[in-house]
Amino acid sequence: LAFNVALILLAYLIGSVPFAVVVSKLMGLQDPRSYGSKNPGATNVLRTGNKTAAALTLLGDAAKGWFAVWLAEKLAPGIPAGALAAVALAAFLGHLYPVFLGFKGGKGVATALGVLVAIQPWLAVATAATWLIVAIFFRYSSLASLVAAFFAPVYYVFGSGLAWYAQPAMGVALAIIGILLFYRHRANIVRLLQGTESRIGGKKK
Ligand code: NKO
Repeated sequence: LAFNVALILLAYLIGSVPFAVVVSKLMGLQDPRSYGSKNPGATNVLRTGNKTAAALTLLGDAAKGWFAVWLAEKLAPGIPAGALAAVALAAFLGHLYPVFLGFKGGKGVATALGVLVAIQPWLAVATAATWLIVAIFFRYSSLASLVAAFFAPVYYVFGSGLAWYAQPAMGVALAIIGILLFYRHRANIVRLLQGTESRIGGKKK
C-alpha cells in the first residue's frame, strides 16, 4: 500500500511539470500566463505564433501523462486497478494544480491525452480524432477539448465491449477527469456562449 501511495505522489509530481512554462522559458518566449487566455497550455503558446513551441508543449504535457501511468505499471507490475486509476488521476491533477507553479496550472487536455495513450492507445486515437474533427470544423481549441472530454469516458465504456476490458475504477477516473476538464474550461464556455472565444491561430494580446 505504501508503495502505491508513493507511485500516486510520484505521478502527481510528474504531472506538475509545466511544459508550457518550461518550453517558453527555454525558447526565450514570454510566459504564457501573461498573455492570451493566460493558460499554460499548447493552445495559448500557439498564440505567440511559434508552432514549434506549441508542439513541444503539447508533446511534453502529453508525454508526462503517459509516462506517469507507464512508470507505475513498470515499477509495480500487476498494480491494482484502483491504484492505477488513482495514478492516472494524480498525473492529471498535477497539471491542474502543480506544486511548482503555486498550484495554478493548466486545463489538462494534453495531459489527459497522454494518460489515455497509456491506458489504451486506440482510446487515445479515437479521442484525439474527435478533438481534431471539432477543431477543424469550428476552429475553437476549447470546444474541441470539451467535446473530446465528453466522449473519452463514453468511448472507454463502449470500447470495452468491443476490444478491451474496461476497469470500473479507470472508468470513474476518466469521468472525473472529464468533469474537471469542463470545470477548468468554465471561462472558455462563457466566451463560447458570448461568441468572444478566440479561434485557433488567433494572435495573442
Ligand atoms: O488557451 O483557454 P485556451 O484557449 O491547450 O486553451 C483551451 C484548450 C487548452 O488545452 C490545450 C491543450 C491542447 C491539446 C490539443 C490536442 C488534444 C487532443 C486530445 C484531447 C483529449 C481529451 C481527453 C479527455 C479525457 C477524459 O482546451
